[in-house]
Amino acid sequence: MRRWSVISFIKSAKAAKDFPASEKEIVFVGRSNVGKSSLINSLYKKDLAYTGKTPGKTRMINFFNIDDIYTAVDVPGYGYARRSQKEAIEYASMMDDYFDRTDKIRLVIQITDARIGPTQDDIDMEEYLKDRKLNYVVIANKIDKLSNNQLTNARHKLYRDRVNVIYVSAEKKKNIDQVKEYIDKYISD
Ligand SMILES: Nc1nc2c(ncn2[C@@H]2O[C@H](COP(=O)(O)OP(=O)(O)OP(=O)(O)O)[C@@H](O)[C@H]2O)c(=O)[nH]1
Ligand SMILES: [Mg+2]
Repeated sequence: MRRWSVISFIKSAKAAKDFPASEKEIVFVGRSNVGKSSLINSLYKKDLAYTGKTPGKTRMINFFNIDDIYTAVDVPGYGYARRSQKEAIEYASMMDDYFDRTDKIRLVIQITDARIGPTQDDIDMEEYLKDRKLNYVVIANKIDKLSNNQLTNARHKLYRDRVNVIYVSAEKKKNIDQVKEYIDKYISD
């Protein structure tokens, strides 16, 4: 496993015509505020992704070069209620543009909140990913906020229907190596 991944910012884009040329992509999706950008920062050496306490921090699709081997993609969160109707339409079209690149996407990392488990928005996203036949793995983030009992409950109840779940804390950098190993499996060939 590569321990010292070098990350550099490529660009932000909203539409297909502006997406960079890249061959292998790993994309991080999830509801607003679940910690997508934080997880990207915890995986790589430099904190380049914007994070914040208020939902809706990431507004465009951000592309990062990782070791000149693959591209990590940070997208704005779904289920963000404060978008206007116009913004919601723009969001949907930006995401469709992005997910039309199915041939480039090696793995979708779907981040959820371990305290809540998958929500209806997350289930809708999973259906969307299945329709497009994309590989995906579910992350249960923010486990630093859970007691041992709550973590057991998450495993046996909230996430019981899911096969691939990695329990992490992006903030406290817990189990981040498991995510790295998972990514490595999908980009090495
Ligand atoms: N306690 C705890 N807080 C976390 C963790 N990961 C992220 N956060 C916090 O959650 C908030 C949102 O994090 P972001 O990484 O900006 O979330 P995001 O999913 O990128 O949000 P959008 O870009 O708005 O969709 C920030 O205040 C983070 O510090 C974690 O593992 N534990
Ligand atoms: Mg973000």
